[in-house]
Amino acid sequence: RVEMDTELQHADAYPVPSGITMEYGTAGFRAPACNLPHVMYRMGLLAVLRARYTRGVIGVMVTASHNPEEDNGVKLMEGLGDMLSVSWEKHATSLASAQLGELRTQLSALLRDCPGSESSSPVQKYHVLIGQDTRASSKVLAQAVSDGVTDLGGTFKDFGLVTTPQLHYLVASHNSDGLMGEPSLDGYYRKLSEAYKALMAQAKPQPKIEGSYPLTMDGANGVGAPKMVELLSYLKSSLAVKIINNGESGKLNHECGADYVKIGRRAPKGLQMLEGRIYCSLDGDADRLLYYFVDKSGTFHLVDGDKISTLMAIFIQHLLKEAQLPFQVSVLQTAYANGSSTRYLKDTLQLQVYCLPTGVKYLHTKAKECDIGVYFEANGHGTVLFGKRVLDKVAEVMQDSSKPETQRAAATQLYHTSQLINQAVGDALSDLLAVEAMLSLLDLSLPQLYALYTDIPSRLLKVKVIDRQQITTTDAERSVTHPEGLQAAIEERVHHHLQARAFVRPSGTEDMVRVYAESKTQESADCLAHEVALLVH
Ligand code: 16G
Ligand code: ZN
Repeated sequence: RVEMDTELQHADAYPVPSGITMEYGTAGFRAPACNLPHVMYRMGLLAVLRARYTRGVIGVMVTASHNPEEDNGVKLMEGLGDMLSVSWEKHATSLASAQLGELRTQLSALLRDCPGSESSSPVQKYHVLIGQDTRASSKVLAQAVSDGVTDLGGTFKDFGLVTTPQLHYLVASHNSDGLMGEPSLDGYYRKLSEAYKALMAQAKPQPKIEGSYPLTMDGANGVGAPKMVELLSYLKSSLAVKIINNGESGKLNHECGADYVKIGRRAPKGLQMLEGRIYCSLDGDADRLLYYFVDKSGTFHLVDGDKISTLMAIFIQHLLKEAQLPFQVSVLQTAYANGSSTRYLKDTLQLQVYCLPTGVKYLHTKAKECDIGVYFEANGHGTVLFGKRVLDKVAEVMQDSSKPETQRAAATQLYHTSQLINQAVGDALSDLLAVEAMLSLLDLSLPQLYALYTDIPSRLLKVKVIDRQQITTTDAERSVTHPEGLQAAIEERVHHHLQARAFVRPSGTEDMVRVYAESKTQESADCLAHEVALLVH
């Protein structure tokens, strides 16, 4: 029987500050960095326990993504790079604020319940992979995680600076005996760059712009910038990207990055946009990607996650047809997806579209059930998952010399696409390569992609309330179930606007309620959002 006989040597160094409780939310814990050392230590402990249950390595990423530099956070990953199992979020939450005595009790209970813990077989080593973003606080917090790991007898490897998706990849490749690729950063870069080069072998060369680059990438002053530089060194001359906000002087996520661009629908500060060039922004841990450009009149246009998923769906649908493979492409969206995108995907492209609650874990889980599941949140987080059935069939067609060349070539392109797109999680670097390759291969420009459908004007607001948990929703967050009467009141307001819809949902990352409205004109969308916000107040 395994008992809690370990000393928890470092526990005294990580007391729970009074008055602080935290919940393992949509993307783990997030808070001002100074409130996090005890949480990080406890997540190190939890990671070892989870490794006992899953019998694989666990990843612990220290990051607060697009939040301000002063914040930090942590998320766990397991298995084939999936996020921590939802059934373990409650353990994470209760351990996070457990004082020493309580901590021992909780750890003992989890150890006792672990399958196989009765056996007297020698204790395996449990291994944890740790990564961190560029925040000043990340190093010390990663140290706290490793203290937790060693206190429970686990081993760890600290990869230092990595993007969140890179850590997902490392976990996935470790746990799949290298099937997903070599479990190293070199393996990650090789996999992506080889797939990209193979895809681009059939594309027109990138147009040369004298003395400049066609693509400029805003690194949000985060980890994505140096990692893109590394990736480019593997790509050699097959892709040229100018990187701005590379962290050398600016502050993380400050007036730059995907969240700033998305919310303000404007360029990062200091960027002079030119017509004919294209631009993209990552967020602070490089798991979100958005594109944008200006037209002749200098008007800013955003190619958001909805449009990126449209591009990917078109590309894959096209290849499936060429390869004569009868698989279904499904597109998974959240309630924030612009109504125009949903209509375009369903009516024009004739694709299966699902709406799911906000949060990658819901989208990712659903995508795994599909032949091919394309998911992107409007904010730019997303990926494409290829089912095993599809990949087996793709491999068969690729190798079947009795098939026509075009059919085999299309299957080969599908294969490279599945290698290029991170199968563990939305990955800005991998998505960037995929967007570049798909636009080239479809011979589509970014403005042309943008023009496939016109977004319905929308407005997103946040409202501070006393207790956001008072609001509960159903139907993928599109309808309020509590407080009573609120849904009817929202519908009544929606009725006064043309082609409108609106919903409210409690944020999973901030103490706020979010309000979203769409309507025929911007004025009407703004007005509806304000009216609904007043109902929530
Ligand atoms: C987290 C989620 C993101 C979601 C956002 C919503 C992950 C990895 N990230 O950042 O998918 O869009 O939360 O935040 O799941 P909200 O609940 O505050 O609106
Ligand atoms: Zn992020």
